[in-house]
Amino acid sequence: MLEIRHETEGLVSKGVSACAGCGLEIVMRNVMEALDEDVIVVIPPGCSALFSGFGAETNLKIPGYQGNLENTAASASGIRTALDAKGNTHTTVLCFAGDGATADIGLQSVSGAFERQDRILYLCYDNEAYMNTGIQGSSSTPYMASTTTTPGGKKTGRKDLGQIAIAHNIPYVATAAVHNLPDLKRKVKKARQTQGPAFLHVYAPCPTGWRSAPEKTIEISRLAEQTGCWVLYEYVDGEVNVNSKINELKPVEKYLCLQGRFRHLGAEQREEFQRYVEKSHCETMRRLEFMSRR
Ligand SMILES: Cc1ncc(C[n+]2csc(CCOP(=O)(O)OP(=O)(O)O)c2C)c(N)n1
Ligand code: SF4
Ligand SMILES: [Mg+2]
Repeated sequence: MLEIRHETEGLVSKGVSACAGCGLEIVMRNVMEALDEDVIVVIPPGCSALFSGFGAETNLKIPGYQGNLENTAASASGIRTALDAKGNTHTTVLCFAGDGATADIGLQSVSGAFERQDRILYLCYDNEAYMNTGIQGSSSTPYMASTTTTPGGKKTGRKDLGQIAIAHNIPYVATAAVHNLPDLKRKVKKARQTQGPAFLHVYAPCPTGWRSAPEKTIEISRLAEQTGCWVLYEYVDGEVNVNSKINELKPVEKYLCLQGRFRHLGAEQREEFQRYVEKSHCETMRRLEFMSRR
């Protein structure tokens, strides 16, 4: 039977002005389903600011604060400290930030909060570029992807945010993706219980920036895992569990041809991309294996 959900249900209102097929919207809705109203959210500028709203209007039915690109984690640390000073240890302080806000412009503030072991839940939805301001490349844009600042394809690979977070010796780090929502929700709930900083890095395709069809968002995300472009894992108190159980990686061609941001690649470059993905997947798995032996 069809379930009818009313506007008043849930913590995110309907009618958000995200593009059709937006991965970030799927992440936000499912994260909020995994949480409850005992949350304060900090959202920096970026497409996720569509949810904190405009002027006096908001799409989220929880208290929120829109900070700057530089200081999402620092703002959250301040809120956590104030709550703790009032004896409130139950409210979750959630950062919901893009890759530009996390890997580039706000990295110092993320690093500071992690180094201080501040109890915040930091989620980075990764659409692999500065989408809100016109698809500029970020340090999370993958190798060879075309953006408005890398029109011929990015010449370098991406920063490994998970490894950067793990290097801060925080208790919980996990990756997730929009094609596996039960896994995302489980990780959000676990991250929330963590007695210290928790970092979630979530793969969030962006049809507008990736030049992909809106209805292919989930398929692209699934292919990212199956081809080795994205690995699902969890790092809990020094133990790593790889959630991606892939016996043999699929060729990247299907993944590439669904996205216009790779359209400029000729046959030789596609082969180079394939070799690059296999090599970096292998290195990621080796690093994760090393981490779990520590
Ligand atoms: C210090 C600073 N530089 C630039 C901007 C302009 N700006 C606003 S949103 C945004 C894009 C943020 O990208 P990301 O964090 O990846 O989020 P997305 O838009 O992709 O969702 C930029 C560059 C800003 N607000 N502050
Ligand atoms: S530009 Fe991309 S991330 Fe931003 S709202 Fe549109 S689809 Fe979502
Ligand atoms: Mg982005």
